[in-house]
Amino acid sequence: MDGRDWRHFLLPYEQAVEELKVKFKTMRAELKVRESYAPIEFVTGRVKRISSILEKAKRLNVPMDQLESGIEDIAGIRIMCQFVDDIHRVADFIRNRKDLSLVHEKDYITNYKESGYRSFHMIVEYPVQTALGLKKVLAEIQIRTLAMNFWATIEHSLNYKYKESLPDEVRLRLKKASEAAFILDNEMSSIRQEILNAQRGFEEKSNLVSQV
Ligand code: 0O2
Repeated sequence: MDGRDWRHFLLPYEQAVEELKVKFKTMRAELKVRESYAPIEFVTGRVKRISSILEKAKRLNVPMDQLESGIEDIAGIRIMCQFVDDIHRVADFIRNRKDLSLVHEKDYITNYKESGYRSFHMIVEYPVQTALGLKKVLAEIQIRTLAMNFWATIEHSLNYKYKESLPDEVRLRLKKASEAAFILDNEMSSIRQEILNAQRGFEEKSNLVSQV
């Protein structure tokens, strides 16, 4: 594929990412009004880089004419939550949506990866309305806590920098750091109600101040 072909190929994925970001940000705003607490802290999204698509296609033996079905994370959405329980609530909201359909889930929280990576992945099929008609694309929604995201962001940049040559010692320390993030998440979950009450009180006070 030349540059122009890639631009055409990626268009529906760009549209899917933009639309899904808006939808999950709207879900956050709606839940904040309805329940005064949103299980979603923030949302990001990206379209996979061409070099990264090619690398993954090579690693998984996906032929170039089967990228659409063979690479599931060309469109990627990331939803960050404060607590592990929130991840399951958000996953339930996604399962019940009528504007996308669930293809499969990967629970890297229960079955965390060798690297120490934890996150809940949902592969969905999302229909985008293009100028040429309806096109269904696959998107990967990653749901994680802030602590899981902190760890994954740093580990990803280190791996990107070192590729396969990440020193064993660093790899081991990263794995230990992921255990520390796991313990932090458990600890935060156990004082969840205390934290939520404090945040509500803080927000009510800020609202009163802004009304003066
Ligand atoms: P990019 O383009 O850099 O954003 P995999 O073999 O890991 O590619 P797998 O195991 O089926 O494939 O995982 P999946 O569900 O396709 O998700 C891949 C994405 O999950 C990665 O995208 C990361 O965002 C995240 N991920 C998976 N494993 C790890 C890990 O060990 N550390 C970190 N930091 N993130 C991970 P890419 O490939 O980085 O894509």
